[in-house]
Amino acid sequence: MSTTTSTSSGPFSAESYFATQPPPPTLEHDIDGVRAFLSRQAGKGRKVVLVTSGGTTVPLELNVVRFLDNFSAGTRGATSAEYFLQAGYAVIFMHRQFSLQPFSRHYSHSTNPFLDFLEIIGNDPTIGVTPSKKAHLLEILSAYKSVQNEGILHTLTFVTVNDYLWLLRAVSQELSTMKRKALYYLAAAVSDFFLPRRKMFEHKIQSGKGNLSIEMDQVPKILKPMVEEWSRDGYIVSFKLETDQTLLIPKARAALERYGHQVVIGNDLNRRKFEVVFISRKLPATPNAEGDRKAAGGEPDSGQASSTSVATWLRLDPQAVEQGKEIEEDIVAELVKRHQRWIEEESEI
Ligand code: PAZ
Repeated sequence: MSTTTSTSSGPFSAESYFATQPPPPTLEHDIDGVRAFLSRQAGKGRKVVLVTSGGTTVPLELNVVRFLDNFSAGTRGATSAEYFLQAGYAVIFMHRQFSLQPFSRHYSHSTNPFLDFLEIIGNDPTIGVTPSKKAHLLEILSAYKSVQNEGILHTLTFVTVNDYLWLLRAVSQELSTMKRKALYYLAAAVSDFFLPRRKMFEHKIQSGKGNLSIEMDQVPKILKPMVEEWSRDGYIVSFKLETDQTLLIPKARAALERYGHQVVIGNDLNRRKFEVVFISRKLPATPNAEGDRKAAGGEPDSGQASSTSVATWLRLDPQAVEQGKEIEEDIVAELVKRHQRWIEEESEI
């Protein structure tokens, strides 16, 4: 069994992708919601961040039984969303269905089941919270309720890479109306390969006919149109995941040079909870620019031979991680500073 036909027209561009792959049925409804959310935030003068989170799937069949998945629990995105909310941003949280979400992530069913926080009290039983867990629960619940009351968190879901691409384009286009007040934080783990609709099996792939070989097409490089067309004034931060440490800086730097956005955050799969590297453009060699670089803790990207980029490492002490410190707090704090400078630069132009 094989689907080894390749596209006669060559690799998909973003344009040919959207011309041939169908939008998810909920797209219009989702975008109406985003539009209403943004108009409320614009009225209050808030900065808005789009956080993408979780992994995308690539279904092999139209009636899906089997699919490929990209690794991501959604921790980075859900945790960062909380810190952006704390920093006063309104957040559009676009995440893989059933991956971690802000606030409820603290009570994930696998690591911290919420039933363990509850107690049955009395003969005419009622429910109470385990005393030792009360303070933490109260803190999380208060933050959650206050975000709900202020209406500053809007949630969207995707499952497949196709859902993700259509949603990302539409949300980015809407968010571009916020100009420099928009921040894009692309932490989702997005498949590099997919099966175009015309190559997908209709029904469950049957075994018994030998090996299965499937040739997938490359997902178009979506950051390019995002930077050049959809979100031209926004501050765009992408993530680069590697498992080979030696590739981290070169690959992150190549992405920055290729797409020309503001920051690539590189992270190694096994070190991502306590170490990330920010790659950003080197500022022109003026005394002020040098001051800015030092203020941001940046070091020239030496050794990795770049005359155009700066690598800034953020590291946490393992002890601090054990005590509950989250690296996303520092990532977000650094980005909030950089985004603010970006907004202020505009008024100097
Ligand atoms: O969701 P998580 O905390 O388990 O993992 C986060 C991450 C490693 C997926 C993210 O930090 C990241 O690198 N996203 C981009 C992945 C990519 O290169 O496509």
